[in-house]
Amino acid sequence: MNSANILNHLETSMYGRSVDYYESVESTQPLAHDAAQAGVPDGTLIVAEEQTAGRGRLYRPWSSAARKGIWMSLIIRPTLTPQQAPQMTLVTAVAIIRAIEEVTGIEATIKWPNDILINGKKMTGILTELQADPDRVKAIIIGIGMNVNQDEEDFPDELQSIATSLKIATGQHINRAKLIAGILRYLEQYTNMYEKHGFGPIKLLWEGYSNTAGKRIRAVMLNETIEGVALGISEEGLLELQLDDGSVRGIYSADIQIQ
Ligand code: BTX
Repeated sequence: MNSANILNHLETSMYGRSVDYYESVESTQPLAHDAAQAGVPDGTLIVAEEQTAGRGRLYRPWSSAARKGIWMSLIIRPTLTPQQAPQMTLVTAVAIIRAIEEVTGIEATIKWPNDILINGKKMTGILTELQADPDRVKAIIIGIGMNVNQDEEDFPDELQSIATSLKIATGQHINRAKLIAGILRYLEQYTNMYEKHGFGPIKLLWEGYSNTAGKRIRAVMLNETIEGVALGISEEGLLELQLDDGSVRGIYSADIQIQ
């Protein structure tokens, strides 16, 4: 894979039109933050064949084997308020699901807020970070880590029972450049939709792909753990949980276990 491969497949007007391609980096996320601060254009993509210190939420490690996955950070500058920015994780999840369906025919599901699963195993993680003034988004950095061509033995031992790849699911080698172009096309389309029409249309799409609606779940947060039945997501992108006393709680961020 290289920048030219990606550009060959690209059908967007902005996203991915400028690509910084690296053989090996610690993490694409800080590079994207620096690039955003330096003023790179909307839709600039930082992509690497390998990350030696890839990270997830709360600085958890993200396994990023060389040439086996998609390790990329996209810098976008949508007209959104800082309060609307976290929902970009959900917008991105829907875009990724659609691109996977188009390129591989596989129907993946979304586990709120930022995991894409196939057969109950984690196949993609999304890390959304923000550069903002109090009232204005300057840039959103969308980190996407997608397991594409790993075989089971390519994952570290501790991930083998919880992680999967598109190759494991389909039995086929998948063209990563084509998949990146598909993700960027859907993401550009859905971000435009979000800017123009608000979260309603995305919420509908998202709920159609979610694997949590109606299920009993445990939400582990930094300070507390609660259990209840997942109702759906709110207009603000919060997960709505009905507790056993009948009350409804909106959750901003948590690790979800399906009971
Ligand atoms: P997360 O915090 O939801 O998930 C992190 C957890 O996922 C880890 O603690 C581990 O259990 C598990 N995990 C680690 N690596 C993998 C893997 N390859 N496949 C499945 N499960 C795994 C998810 O955070 C957000 C990940 C974003 C990664 C992208 S890659 C491009 C960009 N650069 C960067 O450093 N991060 C983002």
